[in-house]
Amino acid sequence: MNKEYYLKKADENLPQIFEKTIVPQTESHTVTSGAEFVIDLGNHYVGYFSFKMSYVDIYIDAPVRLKVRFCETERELYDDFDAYKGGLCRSWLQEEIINVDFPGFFTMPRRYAARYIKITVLNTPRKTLLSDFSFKAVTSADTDKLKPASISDPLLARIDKVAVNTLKNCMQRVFEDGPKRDRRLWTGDLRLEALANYYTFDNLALVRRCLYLFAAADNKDGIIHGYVYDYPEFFSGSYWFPADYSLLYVCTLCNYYNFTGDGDTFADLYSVAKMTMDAVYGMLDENGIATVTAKGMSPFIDWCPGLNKAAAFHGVYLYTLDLLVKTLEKQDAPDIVIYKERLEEGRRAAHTHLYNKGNGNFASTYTNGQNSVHSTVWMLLGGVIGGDEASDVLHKVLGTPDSIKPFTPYMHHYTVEALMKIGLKDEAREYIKHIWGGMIELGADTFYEVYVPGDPEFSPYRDRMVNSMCHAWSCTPAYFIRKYNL
Ligand code: RAM
Repeated sequence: MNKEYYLKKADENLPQIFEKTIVPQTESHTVTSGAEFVIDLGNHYVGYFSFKMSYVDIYIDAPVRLKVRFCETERELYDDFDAYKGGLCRSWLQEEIINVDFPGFFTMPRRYAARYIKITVLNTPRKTLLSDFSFKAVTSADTDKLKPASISDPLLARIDKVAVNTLKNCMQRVFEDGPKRDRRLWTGDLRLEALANYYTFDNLALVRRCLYLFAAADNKDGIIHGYVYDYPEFFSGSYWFPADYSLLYVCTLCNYYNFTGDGDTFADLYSVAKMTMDAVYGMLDENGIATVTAKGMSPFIDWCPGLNKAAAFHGVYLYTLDLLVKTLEKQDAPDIVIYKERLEEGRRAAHTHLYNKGNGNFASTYTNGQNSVHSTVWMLLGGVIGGDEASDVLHKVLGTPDSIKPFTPYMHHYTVEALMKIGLKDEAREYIKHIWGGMIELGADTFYEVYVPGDPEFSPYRDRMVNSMCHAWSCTPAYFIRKYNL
């Protein structure tokens, strides 16, 4: 199979884009230079903004210059973009200066993610009327097909609704990570979006499309690229090939097969999965621990500063092997033997070198003695310990004030998954209520890229203004709530 074949398959699964025109309850505004007003769309949407400009008494004899800011949350209305000091390009901040030359309808060409739109009239030659505001919302989620869910707990019902909205707004030509930023397909995000999608919009073609796009992507010694662009032309390539994300591609493929039974797609893409499994197998050190030494392949795990990722990465490897073995078992595939053996060896190695049984944690020389929820969660998901022992260790790390805690809903997801795996359903429910409910308390219409309870200023990019406030990887409460009937 080659790149052209994969891209052709991806194209065959290009989704339909559904459009819905949102007409805000805003009145028209007669303005002069310096005027400012806000339009509230009533919810978070992704799409295109239009309005009408008319002269009032006398025809305008100069362009009307407007500053238009699109805000995912109310707070962004008051941010000072000139003070931006983040590491990512400032052009991600959604603000334009436009000149409207003639009276009539005007559609801004770019796509935005917003609930609020703030218009500042910078210059107008004379009184002008701005009216007929509308927003053409776009998504590849077919909202008529949203699976019903009966959720008795009111907070969980609210969380589910916001999670579904988050997913819907990230579903475009691909499963985007965030419609404000980076607006592209990332492996780790895809995996979580696909899971939530099976229980909500069930757009299987979109999952297939994304799996093929990654198959067409560059790889570095068997490690798949972390992200791809699909439009206006296919492009993969930068400096980062996160090795954990590459493994999660394998998980996404296995989940897809387990949900759909689509053996043809699995067979088509199995060689890509195998390539990554073999690449990570090749990274085992003398103790049998998966260890990333190559430049550009460092695992992601979480945006938490100072995190040691060694144990967590080995956990992702075991978790992937486990899911792969279970998936291959359904197909009676001959490779099961190899992967089973690797899984057992990998678990033994982790038990010996990563687990500190005496202290009841996963702080070892590999993590420079660091005790984190991340190491623990991934070791549990990898099946290194189980039963009461696992629940004691997890409780302990979650309750230890100075252990390192998750910073992203992505890592919160895997924490919930670990709680579920060891049978702590009530605690998983409470965890969801605490984390995602915390965002609801802040007024979230969609869930955020990062959420650190008590620290609303945190940003992995050194400036909160560039954070994405509708981020795909935070949509998974819809998966947990619906799948496990929480
Ligand atoms: C960011 C994006 C994306 C994530 C990567 C690791 O750039 O938020 O969602 O997958 O980081």
